[in-house]
Parts: sequence; C-alpha cells; structure tokens
Amino acid sequence: MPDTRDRHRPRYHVTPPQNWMNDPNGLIQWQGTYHLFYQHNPFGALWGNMHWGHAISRDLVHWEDLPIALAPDDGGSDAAGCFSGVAFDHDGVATILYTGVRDADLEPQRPHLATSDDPLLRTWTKHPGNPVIAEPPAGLEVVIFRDHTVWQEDGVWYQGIGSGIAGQGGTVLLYRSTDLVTWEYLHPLVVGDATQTAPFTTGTGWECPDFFAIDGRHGLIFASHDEHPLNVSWMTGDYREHRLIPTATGLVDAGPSLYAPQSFTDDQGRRVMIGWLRERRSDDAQVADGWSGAMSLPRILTIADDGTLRSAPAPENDLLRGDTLPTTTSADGTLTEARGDAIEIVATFTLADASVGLLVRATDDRAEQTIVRYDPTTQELVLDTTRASLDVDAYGTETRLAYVPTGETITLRVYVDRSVIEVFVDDQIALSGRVYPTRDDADGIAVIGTDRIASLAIWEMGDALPARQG
Ligand code: DQQ
Repeated sequence: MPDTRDRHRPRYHVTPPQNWMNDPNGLIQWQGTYHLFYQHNPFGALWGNMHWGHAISRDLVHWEDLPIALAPDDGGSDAAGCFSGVAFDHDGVATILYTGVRDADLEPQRPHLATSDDPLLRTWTKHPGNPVIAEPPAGLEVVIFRDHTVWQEDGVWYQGIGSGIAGQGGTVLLYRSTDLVTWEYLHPLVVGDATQTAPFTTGTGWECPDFFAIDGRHGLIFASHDEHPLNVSWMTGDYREHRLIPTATGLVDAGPSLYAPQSFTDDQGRRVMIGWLRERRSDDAQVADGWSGAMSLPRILTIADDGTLRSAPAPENDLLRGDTLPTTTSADGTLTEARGDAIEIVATFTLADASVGLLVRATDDRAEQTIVRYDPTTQELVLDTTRASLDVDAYGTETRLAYVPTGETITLRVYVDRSVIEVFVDDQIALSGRVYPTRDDADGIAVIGTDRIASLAIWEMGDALPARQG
C-alpha cells in the first residue's frame, strides 16, 4: 500500500491509488451510483499506457477504488491506449465511446464503442466493429481527432469529436447515428479562431469537448491542446440546425491547473463537472512520490441570463467537513489558533480600496505562502503561487482575472488540500492551482484586510477515499 499520507498527497480530492492520473472519463450516475473513470497509467507516475481507472461514490464526495475498468487490447485497434471518452445510457445499456489508439506512434486515434452489463460497470465489452469511425472527414485537414461528447435528440445519437481545422482553429466535428455503430459526418458544431489572443487563446485544436444543455440553454466546454497556456474555455449561445452560434465565452477555471474537465447530468438534473488538476512540479518529483494528478471537487454548472457559465462547488462537498476551527485573528491577520493543510475557508469581505483575501499554506516567516486576493482598485482576482514553495522543482505562477462583483462584498471559498488549492469566488468563478510547500510549518493561515472581514469560517476536512487509510 502506498503512503497516501505523504506531504503533497491531497486527502479530500481524488488521486490515483498509485501512479499516473489525468482526464476524468465516463462520468455518469448509473443505477444511483456515481462513477468516475479516469485516464490512468498503471505502470508509472508519468503519462503513458492509457487505461481507464475507476472509482465509485454514493454521495459524489466519498469514493471507493475499483479495479481498472478498461485496458488496451494487445494487437487491437486500441493497443497503444484507451484515451478519453464518455459514458451514456443507450436504451438501458451502459455504453462508452472512447478514443482507441492503435500504434506506438500514438496514431491513428479513432472512436471506439463498448458496453457493460455489470451493475457496477467494472467490465466492458468492446464492439467487434471498432473503430466505429475509420477516418476523419474527407477533405478536411484536421489537427487532432479525438475525445467525444455524445447526446441524443429525437431518438438520434449525436457525437462531437475534438479536432482543429488547419489554418482556422479548434473545432468539434459533429456526427450522427441511430445505432452508435454507423456514423454520418454532418459539419463542425462550431469553429474557433486560432489567431485569437484576447481575452485568452483557444488554440489550434480542441480536446475533450463537452456539449450540454442546462435549462434550455446550450454550452460547450473544450480544452485547448496547444502548450502555452493550456486553457479550458466555454462558449454559450444559440444552438440551431445542429450548430452552436456563440454569444458569450470565457474560461472555465482561470488558474494554471485544471484541464480536460467533463460534465454530466445527474439524477437530480444537475450538470456536474469534474476536472483534472495537473501537477505543477517536475517529472522527477512525481516519480519520486509515485503518484501524479488529482481530480477537482465536483462543481455544479449553471448558465446565467447573460450567457455566463458559472461553476459553484457541489453542496455535497460540505459532507467532507469535520470540526470548525477558531477564527481568532491577530493584528497582522494571522490566525492564532487555526492551522491546517486540509481545510475549507469561507471568507466574506466588504469592499473598499485595498486588497482583501487570504494567505494559506503559509510558514510563520512567510518564506512559503500562497496568496488568494481580490484587488478592488484593478478589479482583479489574484491567485499567486510564486512563493508557495522553496523547492525549485515546484512551478509557481501568478494568475490574474478581471472580475467586477455585483454587490458591496466578495466571498472567497478556498479549499486547501495539501498540494491542491481550489478557489471559488462568489460561488461563481473558479481558480485552481497546485502548491508544494517544503516546510512543516507551512500550514499557517492569515487574513488580508482584517478590518474588512464580514465573516470567516474554517473547517477541517475529511478523506475522500476513507478505505485507503485502512
Ligand atoms: N488526454 C487524453 C486524450 C486527451 C488528453 C489522453 C487531454 O484523450 O485529448 O490521455 O488531457
């Protein structure tokens, strides 16, 4: 059993039992149980040998490991990897579409179909006709061709595949089918602009597309595969004749870590999203610790009247709360009776003309500290991890995001979980990062703007995978 209590290993965020984890896959609530599959390398702590790892939950926040659910077949059309995909209900049968990769050079990457008759979805039967789409559409020069979003309209299945059109930008190529085996190419759902630089880039190709409707409004999330930066964006707008005409756009998470999220509609009709929180440290450090990657907490997506996609922490995250901690604060803002590296902090500030916020994972001398603050003069949210660690193998960044609060206050909800920092602002906007403090006293907390704090609450948090703790 690996040491799941190492210094950087999150406690209440899902991590792999050992080795590598990336994208969430096949998110579904099946016969009441939530399923989280994920990209997993069972043989090492770096990316490769993609399998689907598997965890289940009854309440969305306490998880149980199950054995690997999907593995490449030697000599098969997915011999080099089972890349990302989605799960859905086809006439009562649990079904997945995923990208199977055939050769060692990681090509070709093609859609693969599989079904499960196991109530807990532990085993999958791959369709003998895989891949179910042999080639990208003729006449299109595509940059990538992988990852899937699937939905049904009037008894017809629609599948969007992540792609990019050379010389134009990222796209989602739209297909339809009545049997999930024979697919007819229609057209791009929407095409991005690779030359766009402001307010953010969307790049040349889109991975992990996720198209959905919430209360009759349509949205698309996609991950830009260009290296700098790895943005995850949303578009909302009018969905007409099977095309998305965007009227609003933004970033799903403004921090440097969240990537390749996926969302699904649960039994309560909520659109629930989970994303991969990438490591922000060297490969050597990941190999030394023997694991890599974490999942975000579940977030609930909504689309506001102006088309803005909002994400709020799922209410179930409160089930992870343990004892509250005292909030006594000294004159310089230091919390004198509370420390912690697996905590939730909710702080509401009255806005004036100076920054308000929190220091977390802070040493007593502030040599290590992570800063979350709002600057009302520039109207920017700031997540600053540049001083989070004295370790040169940890990569810090400063993220700034323009934000204009609607009222006189701002509420910062900060989930601190060892190396994970997830921030929600007014339960609408998210910024996530990873931090790797080295010192034992890097569990201090401080308030920035003590004279403007309207309320403050802190909880210790429990384990997401209690069985792993024995
Ligand atoms: N990760 C998967 C791909 C996807 C990428 C492979 C995004 O399917 O495009 O592990 O992180």
